[in-house]
Amino acid sequence: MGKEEKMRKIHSLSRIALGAAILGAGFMNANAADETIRQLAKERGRFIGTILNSEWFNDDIEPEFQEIHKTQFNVVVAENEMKFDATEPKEDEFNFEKGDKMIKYAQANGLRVRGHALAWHSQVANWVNNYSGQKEKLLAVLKNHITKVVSHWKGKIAEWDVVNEAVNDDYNADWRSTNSVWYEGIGAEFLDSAFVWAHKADPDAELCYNDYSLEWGLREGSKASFVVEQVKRWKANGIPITCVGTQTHIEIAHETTPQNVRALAKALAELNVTLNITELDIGFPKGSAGKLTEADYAKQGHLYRQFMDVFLEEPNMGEFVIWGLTDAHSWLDEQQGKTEGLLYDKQYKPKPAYDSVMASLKAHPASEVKTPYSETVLNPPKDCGDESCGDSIIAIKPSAIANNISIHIAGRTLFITGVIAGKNAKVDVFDMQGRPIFSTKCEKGRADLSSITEGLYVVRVHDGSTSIVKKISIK
Ligand code: 9MR
Repeated sequence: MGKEEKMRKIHSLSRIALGAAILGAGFMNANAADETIRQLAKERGRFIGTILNSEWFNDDIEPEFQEIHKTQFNVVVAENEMKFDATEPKEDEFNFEKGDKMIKYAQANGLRVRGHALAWHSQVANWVNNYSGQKEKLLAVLKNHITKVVSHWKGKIAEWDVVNEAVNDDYNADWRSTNSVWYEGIGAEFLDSAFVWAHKADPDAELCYNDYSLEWGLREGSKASFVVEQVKRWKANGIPITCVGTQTHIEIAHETTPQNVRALAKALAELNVTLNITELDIGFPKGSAGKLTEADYAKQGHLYRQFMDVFLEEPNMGEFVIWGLTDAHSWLDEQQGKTEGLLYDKQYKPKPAYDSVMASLKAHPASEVKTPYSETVLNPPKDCGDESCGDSIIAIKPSAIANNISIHIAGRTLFITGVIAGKNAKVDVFDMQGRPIFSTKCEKGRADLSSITEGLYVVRVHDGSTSIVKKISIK
């Protein structure tokens, strides 16, 4: 099938499915219009997202992809476009074009950006191998790369995978000592230096060590135990690591992995380090394609739900990133003996896994979920460049009384009276620059604003047809 024909076919299938996706996903009743993963994640001070597949960067993806992506998620990662070979294809000649495209998209849609990945043995540009074994030169190359890439996106990339997959796959985990131009030429100090250089280039960015198979638990000799030991050493030596990423590419049979991730989060909490799920997919064996039953999809949903439960319950977890959005575009089919590991099927229809993620979010009310992030991280000032910031910044034109509706605040409770009060209206709180800070529902004429810090705000209460905007002071 030619590319155009393939696109046409997917479009016609997915046009119907997109409606179902959005309707099925959030519009359970008229007032649930905002019940996207994105909205529930934001209310909980967490970031949930997926990669932008390489096809997105090449304008070779169905329009449904971006529509769902920006509606449903609030963090984004480039599948390949911020890696070494993409950003420095020739020595000291940088190419930021595709990465910039994603940053623009993220800023226009209020998405947090994870940067992936600075020091990794894979997807290194070929020219680096000319310096194999030359320690001083390789240190200079890596320093230059990290400094220029992180500086280019300073303040725009919230978090970097500074070192990726540096641990080997042996039973007794240790550093990956073969097939790594960095380790073989420099030794383990490349890791420490990478964090120091990244921190110097952007002191506000979160800096992660990221790896796979960490979800196999904290047994003696396991990768997870080895990484925890290294984090201890890094913290003791003042190396500026702030987070660990567990990639978590698993299979449907890996039932114990969510609880292993919980144990890892707890071990890292003791070291004051955040744990993020950075590349989750839960694949079925490829041979099962076309034979999967409702029970199989339910089982996949159950595993997604367990991961989301762990994520929301552990206070030092901040990001939950799935390595793909739709089964139509996934490295599992292309490079692994696996299939159908994501939240949306090949026609962009949400799978039971999507419902499970939503169910977990709803079962963990915002008041009970802690965030590891500060208010400025959760609601960064908008820098939209030439792009429109969408409609999220409101013009502050208070309308104290409208249609016999009034609102007033007492302590941290907002009281709403009048026609809107009984309607489960939506309550949005903005800062004085009009940036959204918080959203909730008005229930029985009141809304709880206890999670908002002291200050002056603008509150908007609306039910779709009627709205009222007023300045409030939270003390
Ligand atoms: O999804 C990425 C795929 O398109 C690339 O061909 C592959 C090359 O290494 O990398 C994939 O992404 C990997 C990520 O960068 C690091 N963890 C494992 C991911 C899946 O292989």
